[in-house]
Amino acid sequence: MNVTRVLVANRGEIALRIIRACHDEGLEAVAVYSDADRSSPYVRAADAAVWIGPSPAAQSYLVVDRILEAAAQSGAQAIHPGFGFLSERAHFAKAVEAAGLVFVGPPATAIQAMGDKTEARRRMQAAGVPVVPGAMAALDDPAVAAELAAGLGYPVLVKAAAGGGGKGMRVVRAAEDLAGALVSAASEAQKAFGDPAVYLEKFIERPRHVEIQVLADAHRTIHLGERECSIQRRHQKLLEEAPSVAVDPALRERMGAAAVAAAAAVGYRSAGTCEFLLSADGSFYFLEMNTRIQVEHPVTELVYGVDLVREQLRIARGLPMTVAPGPLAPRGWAIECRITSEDPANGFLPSTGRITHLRAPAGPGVRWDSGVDTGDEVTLYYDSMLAKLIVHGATRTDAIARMERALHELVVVGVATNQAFHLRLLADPAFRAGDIDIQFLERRADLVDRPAPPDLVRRLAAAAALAEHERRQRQKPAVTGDGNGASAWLAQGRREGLR
Ligand code: MV4
Repeated sequence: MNVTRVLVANRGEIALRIIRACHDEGLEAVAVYSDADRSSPYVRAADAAVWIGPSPAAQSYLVVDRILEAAAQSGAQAIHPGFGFLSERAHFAKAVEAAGLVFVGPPATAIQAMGDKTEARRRMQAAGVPVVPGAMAALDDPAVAAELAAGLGYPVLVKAAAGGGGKGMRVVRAAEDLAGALVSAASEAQKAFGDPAVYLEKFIERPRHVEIQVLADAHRTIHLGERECSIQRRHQKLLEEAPSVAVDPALRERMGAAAVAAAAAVGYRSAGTCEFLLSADGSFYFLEMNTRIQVEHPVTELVYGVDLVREQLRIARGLPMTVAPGPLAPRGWAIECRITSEDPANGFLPSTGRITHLRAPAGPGVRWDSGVDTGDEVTLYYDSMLAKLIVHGATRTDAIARMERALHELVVVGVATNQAFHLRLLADPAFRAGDIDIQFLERRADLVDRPAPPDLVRRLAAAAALAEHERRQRQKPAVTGDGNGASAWLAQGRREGLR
C-alpha cells in the first residue's frame, strides 16, 4: 500500500520520536491524545491530531476502536504503536491489518509466538537458540514440578507462562518451598495476565541483562549488537549502554547469531529485541523477545549509525532496510539515562506538578529525547519517564564524562527527578569499572535511597531564577568579572560535584 500518513498510537517522548522519523521520511504524522495530553509537545509536532478520550489509558490509548477510528478519520494508512500500550498485543496488530491498514511492527503471528513464554522456549530450542534449562511447557502437577526442580538443582525460578517483566516470578531455594511458590505465582499470574499457567527454570545467579537488537526486512535478518541493561530497579531500567563491557567481538557474533535465529524462527519483520541473561562465565540464555521498538533503542542508533524507527517505517512500507550488507561493528560508546519524575529521597515514588522551568542539555555528542517542556503538567495517569538523555563518546570513559557534563546542564524545576541518582551512579567506582549485574542496585542502597544533595536543589533553583531574570530583563546573564557571580557559582558546582 502507498503510505503517506502514519498514525502514532502513543504519547510523550516516543510519540515525538516517531513523528520526527515520519518527517525525515517525508511522511505526515497524525497524533492521538487524551485530555491530559491536549497541549503536549508531541501533539504540536504532528501534522494533525485526534482526541481519543479521557486521561486514563484504559479509556484512550488502550482502546483499539478509538485508535482505528482516529486512523480512518485522519486518512492514515499505517499505525505505529510505539512501546507499551497496545504495542505487543497480537489482537491489535491483527485488527490493524483487518482494517486494511499497515502495522508498523512485526506480523501478529510473531507477536503471538513470543508472547507465550513456554511456546517461545520450545520454538527457540528447536531453532538452536540456548534457553535456560527447565520446563518446556506449563506445569500443572506439583509432583512433576518437584521432580524437575530436583533434577535441575535448587535454586529454581517459577515463572508465569503468559508473563514477562517479572510478574508472577518466585525464586525457590529449597524443595519444601516449591509447592507454595507454584500456588502464589499462579495466583499472581491469574491476576496480572488472566492466565494462571506457570513453569520453572534453573535460577541463574547474578547474571547481566544483555539484549541484542534485531532488524528484519523481506530479504534479510541482521543484528545490531548488544545493549547492557543490568542497571535496573524492580524491573524498571534506569541506565542502558552500548556496547557492553562483558561482550567481546566473538561473543557478540555468537549472541547476534542466536538472536537472528530466534527472529527467523517466528518469521520476524521490523525492529525487535532478544533479551538474554549473560553469566559471568560467558554462557548466555534466551529469556524473551520484545516485539516492539524499545525505550533504550537510541544507544544502538548512536553506536551503529542507524535510525531504527526510520527502518521500521521503511520495512512496513515494503522497502528494504538502508543498512548496507556486510560486517557491522559498534563505533565508540553510548549511554542512556532515563530521566523520571520519581523522587529517590521518597522511595522512588512518582512526583507530580507543573514543570516551572526546564533546560535541556545539548552540545557535542548529546541527544535529548523528551516528551515535556516548561509549563507542562506531570500527572499520575502515565509512566513517570519524562525524557531520555543519551550521549555518545569515543570510549566508555568519555561517554561517562559527557553524561556527567550533560546531567550538570540539565535543569528541571517543579517536579522531583532522579537526576542526582544518575550523578551518584556515574561517580561510583564499581559502575565505572563495569562491575555490574542485575542485582547491582539491590545491593547498593547507598546509591539509591538518598535525597538530592542540597547543592543540586539550590543550583536548580538558581538556574531557574537566572533564566527568569534574563527573560524579564532581555539582557545578558548576570556574570561578573571576579568569578563571584551566580553563573560562576553554578559553574563551580559542575566542576566540584555535588554536596
Ligand atoms: C530469570 C532470572 C534468573 N534466572 N530467569 C525477570 C523478568 C523476565 N524478563 C525474566 N527475568 C528474570 N529471569 C532465570 N532462569 C532473572 C530475571 C530477572 C531479571 C532479568 C532481566 C532484567 C532484570 C531482572 C531482574 C530480576 C530478575
